[in-house]
Amino acid sequence: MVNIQWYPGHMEKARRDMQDSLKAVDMIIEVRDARIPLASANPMLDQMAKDKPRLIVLSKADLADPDETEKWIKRLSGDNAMVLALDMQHDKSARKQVIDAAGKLTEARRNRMIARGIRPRAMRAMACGIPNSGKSTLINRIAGKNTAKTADKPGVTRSLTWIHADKTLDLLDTPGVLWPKFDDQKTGQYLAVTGAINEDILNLKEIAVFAADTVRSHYPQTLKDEYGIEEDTPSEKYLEMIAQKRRLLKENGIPDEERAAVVFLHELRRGALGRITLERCDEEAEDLQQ
Ligand SMILES: Nc1nc2c(ncn2[C@@H]2O[C@H](COP(=O)(O)OP(=O)(O)O)[C@@H](O)[C@H]2O)c(=O)[nH]1
Ligand SMILES: [Mg+2]
Repeated sequence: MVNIQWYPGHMEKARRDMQDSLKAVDMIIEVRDARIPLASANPMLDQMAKDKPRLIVLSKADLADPDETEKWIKRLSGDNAMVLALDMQHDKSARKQVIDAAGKLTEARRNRMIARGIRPRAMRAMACGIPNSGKSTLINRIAGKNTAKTADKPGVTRSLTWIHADKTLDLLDTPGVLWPKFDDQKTGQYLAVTGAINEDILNLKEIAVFAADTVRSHYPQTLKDEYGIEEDTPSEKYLEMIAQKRRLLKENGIPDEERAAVVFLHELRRGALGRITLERCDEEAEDLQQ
């Protein structure tokens, strides 16, 4: 259904660039969307950065259901992984939370340096994630106002630009972009709903109906209150009802389902329907953890 054009050559280059950059960092900061914590993950990262400490930032937490986010934090945390859920646009403590977590994740590494008689340097991190996950927002947040870009680091082969976040943490200023896993239809649909995939290649009406179905199954009252959609309303009726409710009519008075799809997705994405998590922790199999 979701027919996404992607270019193996382009992706292979992105993968190689990422692999190169990974050699230069002590840890990675993986940005995912709190509304779809698995669908917005990057399948290649696990192989490429298996042994690096990882901070998973669930971005857009302000748009996600806090109860679900709690579950996801527990589920995704691990020995070598910490999880933070952040509203990166408004959370004043976002920068400190990330720097503190990075400090904890790299503590062992720093201690090893000290044990070997090396004065510990700032740890190096790279923000990675799929397009639109919030990497640039995070980097801007952490970089703060008065941070200067530092010169290339010794021992780093490629010419990389670093942002000196604070005395304990340097950030690679080029975010690592990799693509999500498209081979699973549900993943593609979730990504389309949140706006992570370019809209002109999608059938918006289908995406909107999928989104409404998902919202209804977890937040039935929301669709009832907003659009009068009941729990037994057939899905073929959704867009017509949304069009009626929002007065989206064509000249002849017929409900404009195309516009209803656009309006509905817009309302959902900007949080007008409340805080909604699309991908549910309890519904995803254990072995999906990544
Ligand atoms: N509501 C909300 N929006 C966010 C948050 N973080 C990023 N965004 C928005 O998500 C979009 C993509 O962010 P961006 O940093 O450009 O993603 P990138 O493509 O990974 O660099 C932008 O419109 C941001 O304003 C967040 O925590 N909450
Ligand atoms: Mg960006």
